[in-house]
Amino acid sequence: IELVFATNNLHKLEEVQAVVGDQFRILTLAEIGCTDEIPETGNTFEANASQKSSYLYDKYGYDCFADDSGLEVLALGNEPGVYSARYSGTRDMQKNIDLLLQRLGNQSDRRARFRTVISLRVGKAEHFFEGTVEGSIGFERRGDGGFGYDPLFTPHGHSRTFAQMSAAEKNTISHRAIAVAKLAEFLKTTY
Ligand code: ITT
Repeated sequence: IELVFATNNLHKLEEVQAVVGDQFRILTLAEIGCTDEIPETGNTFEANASQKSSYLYDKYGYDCFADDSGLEVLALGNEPGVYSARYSGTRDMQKNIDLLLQRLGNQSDRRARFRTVISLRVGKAEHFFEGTVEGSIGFERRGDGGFGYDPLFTPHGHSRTFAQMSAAEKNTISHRAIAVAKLAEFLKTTY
């Protein structure tokens, strides 16, 4: 099966490609000539993932999937959540991370989780796959791998942030890897 991945985030694309290997072929938006700004206006990861995959399916007719994801910080009432990509009002991750650290201040409860929801559209059917990883937020950035909030996030049971891990190591434990493994398993047993 061939699926378009409805994302403009190349880090997501790399991570997903590494996890699925050659189990199915992923087409990028560039490969199908789509340069649209895909709307994303929901209040939940589910709603946004669904909005992205439905947009692509309805407009172009491709079987496809979309990833909506973000960081939920317990002491901030699960912010930034669906606003993770634009927490400071811009997509500038330096600013987004600074704002998160500022809002958390010296708070000792630094529990957080990353969540990914994938919406798969095959024909009219839609299926959801979710992945979560629990961890905690550091007092400063550590590491320069990964993307987004990775320099702040240490998964439970580990001492290094996602940004201090190799891509392969992050890909064995991340929220995205968990969701993508479920997607791959579904595709394998269904097609
Ligand atoms: P698309 O909508 O085009 O897929 P996006 O970057 O806008 O790309 P989201 O709306 O799902 O994606 O926002 C997710 C944000 O959450 C992302 O920009 C990061 O800031 C953060 N995020 C998600 N997964 C992450 C990860 O594995 N590591 C670090 N930060 C992550």
